[in-house]
Amino acid sequence: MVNMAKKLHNAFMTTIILGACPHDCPDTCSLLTTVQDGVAIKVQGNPAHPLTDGVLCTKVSRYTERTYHPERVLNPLKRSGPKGSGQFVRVSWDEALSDIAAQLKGIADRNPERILPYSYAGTMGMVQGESIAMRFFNLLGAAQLDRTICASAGAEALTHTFGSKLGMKVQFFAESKLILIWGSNAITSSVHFWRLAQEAKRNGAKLVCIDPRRSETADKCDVHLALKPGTDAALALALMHELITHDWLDHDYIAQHTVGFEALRERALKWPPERAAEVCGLDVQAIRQLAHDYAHIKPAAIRLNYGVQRSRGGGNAVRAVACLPALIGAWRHRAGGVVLSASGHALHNGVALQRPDLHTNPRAPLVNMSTIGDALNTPNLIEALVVYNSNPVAVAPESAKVVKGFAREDVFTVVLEHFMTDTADHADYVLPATTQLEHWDIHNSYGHTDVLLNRPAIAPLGEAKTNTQIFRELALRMGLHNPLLQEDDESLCRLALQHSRNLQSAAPVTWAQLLHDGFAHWPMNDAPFAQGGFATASGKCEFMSSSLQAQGVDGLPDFIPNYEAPTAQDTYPLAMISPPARNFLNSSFVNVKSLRDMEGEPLLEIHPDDAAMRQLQDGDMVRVFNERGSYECKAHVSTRARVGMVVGLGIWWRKLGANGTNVNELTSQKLTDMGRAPVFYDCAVQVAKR
Ligand SMILES: Nc1nc2c(c(=O)[nH]1)N[C@H]1C(S)=C(S)[C@@H](COP(=O)(O)OP(=O)(O)OC[C@H]3O[C@@H](n4cnc5c(=O)[nH]c(N)nc54)[C@H](O)[C@@H]3O)O[C@H]1N2
Ligand SMILES: Nc1nc2c(c(=O)[nH]1)N[C@H]1C(S)=C(S)[C@@H](COP(=O)(O)OP(=O)(O)OC[C@H]3O[C@@H](n4cnc5c(=O)[nH]c(N)nc54)[C@H](O)[C@@H]3O)O[C@H]1N2
Ligand code: SF4
Ligand SMILES: [Mo]
Repeated sequence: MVNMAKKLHNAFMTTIILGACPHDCPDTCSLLTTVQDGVAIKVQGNPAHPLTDGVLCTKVSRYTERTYHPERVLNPLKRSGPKGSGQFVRVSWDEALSDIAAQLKGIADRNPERILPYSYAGTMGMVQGESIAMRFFNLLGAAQLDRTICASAGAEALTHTFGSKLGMKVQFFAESKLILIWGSNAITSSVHFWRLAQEAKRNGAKLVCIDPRRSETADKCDVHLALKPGTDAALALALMHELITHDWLDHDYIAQHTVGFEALRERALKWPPERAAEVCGLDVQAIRQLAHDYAHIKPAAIRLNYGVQRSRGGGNAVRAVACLPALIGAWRHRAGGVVLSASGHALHNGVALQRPDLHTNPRAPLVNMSTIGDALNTPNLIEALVVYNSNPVAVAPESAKVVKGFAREDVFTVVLEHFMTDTADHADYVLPATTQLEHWDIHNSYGHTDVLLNRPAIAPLGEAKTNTQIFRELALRMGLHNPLLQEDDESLCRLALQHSRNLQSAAPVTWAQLLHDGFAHWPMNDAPFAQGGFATASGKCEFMSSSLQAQGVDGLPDFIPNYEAPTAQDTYPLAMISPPARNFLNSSFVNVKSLRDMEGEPLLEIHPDDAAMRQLQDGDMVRVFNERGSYECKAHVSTRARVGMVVGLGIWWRKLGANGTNVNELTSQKLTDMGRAPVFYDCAVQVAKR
């Protein structure tokens, strides 16, 4: 009887809550969380959301395992050992917040600009990301963070070319007949786009993968061009050369909707396929064939991705590829064109959430998150760090310097986290933050054009608080009594929907719609540039960029060789790239056992020829090193890596590495040509048996 009553009760108490995946992934899935008696028992994809189509990636299907993980940080912790030792004692919220407030206030009274917020896309939510947090640091007059670690080279390049971060709508890839997957392992990093590409393939489309690694995606495409890392601009220029010399051009589109064709023509004519083949390490015929296909198979679409912009010339590479569709008029069709980021479509009001106008301190420096290692080791620049939604000790380049900076006893560090990450280990205080199942948020996407609402499915676990609540309470304790710092999360969600470009007009998406469906479409044309309408100063696709010329730099796209483009004779003769692993999301999920078991352990893929030269067998432990440091892991001898190149799939937690490091021990703090971004895939190393 009791059991029966319990069953009935449970059945009665089972609810399904609409949410949004918070992760830094272009797919931004719509989630359905099943809750029974206050416990989330299942997270599934919403079948009503067209792109999600009822399916989630493996990682997020395991979301309850992450949320209820026995190692979740559920109470405030205070450091009890040396910095970085990971020794902490449990303290009350009251003790933690009063001490943090006192320490930060002490610095703020003298030099508020020496307090640095460090955050990225642990959650992509606009509310738990940069809302109260940004207002708080603005009112405090803190240093400003230049958020460059992922996409800023590509973002700037797109803006110089199209005037905005816009492109094809992802759903129309299903109708394309030729798809170039350029710099992306879509099966890993954008599985819902991959579903559309397969649909296109079933309808007869040809898929071409352009990637130095023979990725899981390359395996499944019709053609794979394994170019050397950082040589994409040379390939794109050679394609232009072929389009121009064979007159495979849409003269009408070029005349009406582009500027700088004559100059671009002259540049491209310097790039016959033979020259590009040499630079890229490709077969000439493969380049010719690609140009022929690109000109003749219509509609032709390019899924350009971030892999191309993580080397020195990444901005130029994105510009070169972004110019291709205009040359052949591919934009005329909704299934033609290119997309890197679609985030420019969103009409949300980010300014209202973040309030940059509140910043009180003209002395506040702009600190580049990608060179945090150098910044932390610069005297008198940073006295306090507040880290949320990010794990810089694992993800930022040149870890030795990052770790040294985080280990400084004279930098006061607070980390808001779910887990004891490599960064949390270096904190003075770790504060327990809620996960996506426990808070409200609003999400845009950089891969599709919908906006999603995330409703809390369960109460916060333990003593966890939302990021917003932590900053609200900290503000009060520091005597910051501005009511803008006390706005609640639901109000912030509604505020985000205000029309960003026309405050008087009705919101393009309503709150009621989001409460009911969990998602809504931002209005956007199906073929955004079919009739031109670019957001550049000229209103055209700028082959010759007026904004770059205004900066006094080359207005045309060009090939810029990598900082570290090694040859076999060099001390560090192998080029290393470190793209994402399938079952992790950057450094998130590394501690989820079922996912870690699927990934196995930190590996370095090395080509059989390069392995043989070093007497390496598959499974040997190796030392991967350069002048910045040394990383030890297992060798995986495989033709996934091309000759002269090794692949260290990321981003493992340092503390799980064989010698307590990860791939970023080897990457450099050099920056890209545009966007001040890191060059994770422009890195020379040597490999030896351990
Ligand atoms: N499962 C999973 N999904 C993720 C992530 C994750 O960590 N795991 N990370 C998320 C994040 S933050 C981002 S920014 C996106 C990134 O996603 P995408 O931008 O789609 O790129 P990736 O899939 O990371 O793949 C980069 C690919 O570029 C290749 N590559 C490296 N150098 C070059 C080059 O010079 N030229 C070319 N053409 N290719 C190159 C690599 O071999 C790799 O296959 O993925 C997101 N999705
Ligand atoms: N070598 C190499 N390095 C790379 C890359 C690469 O390809 N190769 N990729 C780069 C790229 S593209 C990116 S985007 C960066 C990513 O770097 P990060 O943005 O730092 O991403 P994650 O490593 O996922 O760390 C996010 C952290 O935020 C926490 N978090 C999640 N949600 C919340 C929340 O609601 N509140 C709080 N307080 N915390 C939360 C998670 O627990 C996690 O520890 O890494 C970069 N680093
Ligand atoms: S990580 Fe990407 S694919 Fe996985 S659930 Fe989130 S949005 Fe969807
Ligand atoms: Mo990223």
